Amino acid sequence: MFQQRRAFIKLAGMSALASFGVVTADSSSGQTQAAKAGQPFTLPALPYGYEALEPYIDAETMHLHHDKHHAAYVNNLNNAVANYPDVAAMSVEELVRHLDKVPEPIRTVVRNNGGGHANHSFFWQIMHNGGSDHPQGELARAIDTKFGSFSGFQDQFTKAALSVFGSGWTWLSSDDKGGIAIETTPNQDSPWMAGRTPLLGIDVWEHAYYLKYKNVRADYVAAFHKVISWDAVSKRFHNIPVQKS
Ligand code: MN3
Repeated sequence: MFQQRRAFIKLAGMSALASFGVVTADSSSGQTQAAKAGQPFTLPALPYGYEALEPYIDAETMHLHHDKHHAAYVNNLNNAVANYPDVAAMSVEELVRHLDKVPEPIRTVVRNNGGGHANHSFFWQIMHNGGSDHPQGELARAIDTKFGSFSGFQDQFTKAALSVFGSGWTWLSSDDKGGIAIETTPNQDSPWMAGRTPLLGIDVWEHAYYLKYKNVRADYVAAFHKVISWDAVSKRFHNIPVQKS
């Protein structure tokens, strides 16, 4: 199952353990690297095989994207926090939600690389090949209300993804009242940094699609729609604690 909240709790737990030099290897959460002293952040394994999203997203892209790009964000983040034990003890979600708590000398590198780690950890979880191809339950109703229909949402999400100039992301996010919106962010910024919670996100950096789709981002975005795990996305919305005002 795809439960990012649980994954983040595990990451937080591993960070705490790592600060005491405890090496852990939790196969149930798919950790490929044991947490080690000085390396509080770890690259999570993909929740499926590298070829699982074929033919929409190819295995070679998945290898590069996960094993090289995501790994680099994790390594850079670990290097950045090496002399900041208070920051190293935070979960990556806490980091991106509370960049104001990160000391100024490392804030930009944490924003970029902590953002990259959080975004990619999230991204792997909201894709798969199979399962429901449309939103469920409360999210289905919220999408119909906000966008008129599911296809209305798909059109607007695609337009937003094609509108991102250069490297960035497009998201469906929720605020703490359960209000949903499509938004775009540059670089590795995310809705978390603006106090919202991502439900769905597409990485539109060229490294996410260039091997298979070359410069044709539109084909990649169309393919991405085929691998969205709407079960996982709907569950994220369902699990947001809505604050009644
Ligand atoms: Mn990427």
